[in-house]
Amino acid sequence: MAKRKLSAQQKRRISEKRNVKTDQKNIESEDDLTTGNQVGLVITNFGKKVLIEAVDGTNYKCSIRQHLGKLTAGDQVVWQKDQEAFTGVITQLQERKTLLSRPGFRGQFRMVAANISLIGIVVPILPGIHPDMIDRYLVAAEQIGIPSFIILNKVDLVEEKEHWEAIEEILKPYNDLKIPIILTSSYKDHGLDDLQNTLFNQTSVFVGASGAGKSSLINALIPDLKIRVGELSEATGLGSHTTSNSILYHLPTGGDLIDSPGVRQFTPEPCSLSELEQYYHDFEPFLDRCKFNNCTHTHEPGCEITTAVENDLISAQRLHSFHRLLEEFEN
Ligand SMILES: Nc1nc2c(ncn2[C@@H]2O[C@H](COP(=O)(O)OP(=O)(O)O)[C@@H](O)[C@H]2O)c(=O)[nH]1
Ligand SMILES: [Mg+2]
Ligand SMILES: [Zn+2]
Repeated sequence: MAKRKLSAQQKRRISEKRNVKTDQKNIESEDDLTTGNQVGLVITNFGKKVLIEAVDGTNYKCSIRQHLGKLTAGDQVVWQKDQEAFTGVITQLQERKTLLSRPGFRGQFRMVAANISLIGIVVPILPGIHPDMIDRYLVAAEQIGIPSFIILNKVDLVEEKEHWEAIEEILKPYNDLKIPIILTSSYKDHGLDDLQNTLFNQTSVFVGASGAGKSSLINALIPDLKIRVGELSEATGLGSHTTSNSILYHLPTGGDLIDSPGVRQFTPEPCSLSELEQYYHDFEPFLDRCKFNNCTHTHEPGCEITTAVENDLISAQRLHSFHRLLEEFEN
């Protein structure tokens, strides 16, 4: 099969990203700032406005200069105060070190979080683990070039030994890949210390299906969170916030954690067959051995990947998820 060409939609998405990039500036020091300008951190995006945190920790509701495009939690900006209390205008976007986005409506991409250094994939043990979802976020983390780990959540729901054996079987490929897996329950206060240690001094984002327990975990990690949110809405007059957009929180132990809205299905940035192969590290030992160098590992003779699956050296589920992603990229 030929190396995949980008669809019109993919090209549009990439060019949209490039446009966003051209307006990003790099502020090296406070001296680069002209009078009245200060740096700030985007806490959340409310659509037309964003909530930012000033250097002194105060929150301001800001409008955005049009050429900057959309902003997301974790963005570093330059902004100016308005006459009115707790409001301002964002004038510059500092260059993003990393950006996690997902496809939205009509080929537009939606930003999930910026400047993140770690992705926590929250997977509830019930109603069931979806390894496809895990694989998709692993690919996204690889594309961004940051580490990821799995948070196996709601472990309070499963006690029977047989269930655990089945769960371990599903998670075996990730254990083999040395992807850290932390077992948690915010109900039972289980695994929170481990989680806290992993998140220490990182800018992390929690991703996963809606209902996975992301927000509950964040509440458990930040004891006074509810009070803080209350204060925010009082200061800004924004009222209570729905989680349709990502929100950045500071961890009391150090580091930032971004809560993202749940998605039904996540799709990483479309990429070519050969790129996708690189992101599946369990394929690595076999990749160069397929008879055809553009082997899709489906029906081709002399395919070492399918042979590895037959010999239990690669999980069949992993190869399935690989194929489903490729298929989706083609559409
Ligand atoms: N059994 C159990 N349920 C939980 C746990 N954490 C959250 N939940 C429940 O799961 C549902 C979704 O939680 P939420 O934190 O809103 O998930 P989010 O959509 O990922 O943010 C809620 O009904 C929670 O009460 C847990 O550790 N154990
Ligand atoms: Mg939530
Ligand atoms: Zn092959």
